[in-house]
This record gives sequence, C-alpha cells and structure tokens, in this order.
Amino acid sequence: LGVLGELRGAMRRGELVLHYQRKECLRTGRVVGAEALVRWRHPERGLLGPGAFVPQVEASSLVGEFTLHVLDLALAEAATWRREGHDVPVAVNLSARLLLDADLPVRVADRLARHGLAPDALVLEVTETVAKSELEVVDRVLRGLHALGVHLSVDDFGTGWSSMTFLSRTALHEVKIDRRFVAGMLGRPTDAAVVRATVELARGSGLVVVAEGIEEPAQRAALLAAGVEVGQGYLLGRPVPAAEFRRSLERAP
Ligand code: G
Ligand code: G
Ligand code: NA
Ligand code: MN
Repeated sequence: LGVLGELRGAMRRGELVLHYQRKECLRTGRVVGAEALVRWRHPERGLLGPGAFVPQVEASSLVGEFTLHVLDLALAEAATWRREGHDVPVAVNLSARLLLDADLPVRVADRLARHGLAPDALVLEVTETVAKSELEVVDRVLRGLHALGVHLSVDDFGTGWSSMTFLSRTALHEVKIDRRFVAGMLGRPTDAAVVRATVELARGSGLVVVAEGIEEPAQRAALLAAGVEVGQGYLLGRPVPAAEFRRSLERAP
C-alpha cells in the first residue's frame, strides 16, 4: 500500500499522535508555548517520527488533509490546557506548500472557532523555503493568517534562501534560530555572529527570538547573554506525549 495509501486510514483510526516540546523563557524558565511534533503509532512498524512520512505527505495531495488533521489534534490539546488553567499557545508546523492555498486563513479560522480558541492560542511555524515565483501568493496567505490574529513563526531561520526578504515583507511574530547555529555558536565565530545578527534584526522588527536545539547549559547562558528571550531543546525539555506534557504543566512554574 505504501505510506500515502496507509495514511488516510491511519488518520481515521487515530494512529497519528502529537508529542509536545516546551518553549520557555530563558530568564525565568516559564513555559511560553509548546511545539506539536507529529508521530505515527504504526501498528506494525512502531512509533514513527516525521522523517518517515512527512516528506512523502508534503509531496502529495494529502498534505492539506494531513495538516488540518494535525491542526485539529493540536487545537484540541490546547483547549484542554486552557480548561486546566494554562494559557499556553500551541505551535504547529506548516508545510510550505500550504501557503499557496488561498483558503488557508478561512480553514484555520474555522478550526479555531470549532475548538473555542482565540487566534493567539495558535502559532504557525513556517520555513523560508518557498519558491521565489510564489512569494506573492504566500505573502497574501500569510497576511490573511496575520489578520486573523494567529502568530506566525519562521522556523529554521538562517537556512533558507531569502531570509531578509521574507522577514522584511511579512507580518511575523517570531523567528526560530536554527539549531545548527546554536550547536556551533560556542566554537564557530560565524555561527555566533548569525545568532547576534538575528537578535539584532528581530529587535528592529519587533519579533520574538526563539533558539532551538539547546542541549547544554553553556549554550543557554550564551544565548541569554546574546539577548535571546525564548529557548527550546533537549536541555529544557524533550518532545513528550500529551499526557506527560500536561503533567509537566501542572508541575512547572
Ligand atoms: O519531531 P522531530 O523530531 O523528528 O521532527 C522532524 C521534522 O519534522 C522537523 O523539521 C519538524 O518541523 C517536522 N514536523 C514535525 N511535525 C510536523 C507536522 O505536523 N507537520 C509538518 N509539516 N512537519 C512536521
Ligand atoms: O524543523 P523543526 O525545527 O521543526 O525541528 C524540530 C525537531 O528538532 C524535532 O525533530 C525535535 O525532536 C528536534 N529537537 C528538539 N530539540 C532538540 C535538541 O535539543 N537537539 C536536537 N538535536 N534536536 C532537537
Ligand atoms: Na518547527
Ligand atoms: Mn526548526
């Protein structure tokens, strides 16, 4: 049947689940968000990470249905957090291709309403890897999402082709410094320079900076010193199943 053939049934049977990884304030350690990361509880192959099926999905016509499915799961979970007294926005990864769908803002608004959530309960993480020729459409869709009040985050910042264009043209809320720069910043001056430049750029544009892939206390300290406000990474918290993430919200500041 192949991954794509199986996936429709998998969605219907509830085999796709989301794990959640905290984003926290580097100064206070408070949770300020959570990124939803999809997993497939495959009946024969075990728990599959996104690498085993997301690329195929992204290249197929299933991408829209898949994304709305993931969005629904994430919003249902965010609604639960709210009921339990935690105002934690959930971040969902959006395939770049979906930014070509002019109806995306309407679809997102509909999903938010169904879950009784305000738009700022949702962050959409997008990468910069959108083709140049398509920037106009993408720009319109991003503006539509922004007008709705959803927060837009640029994922893997620094790895795309059009960083400056993208940042200066689009109504964004957050940039996530790609983890390769975090990994390199203590040893490679050029990586440290990318981190500093991103902070500077973000300040000038009123964007929140998130550093991904923080694995060591020394990285966390260096990022704080560089003016990065928010962090994510194994040091602060691994992606964990929904129930475990909820328990961490109960414990955490
Ligand atoms: O979870 P992780 O550890 O293995 O994720 C690997 C990659 O898969 C990351 O680049 C992440 O952004 C992507 N990813 C995770 N969940 C989703 C999802 O729901 N949709 C899309 N499009 N990408 C996802
Ligand atoms: O592309 P995206 O930024 O969405 O990637 C998220 C991916 O990063 C997930 O696969 C997640 O498991 C992974 N990740 C999260 N924290 C860390 C970390 O501290 N180190 C590494 N190597 N990967 C991380
Ligand atoms: Na992401
Ligand atoms: Mn990333």
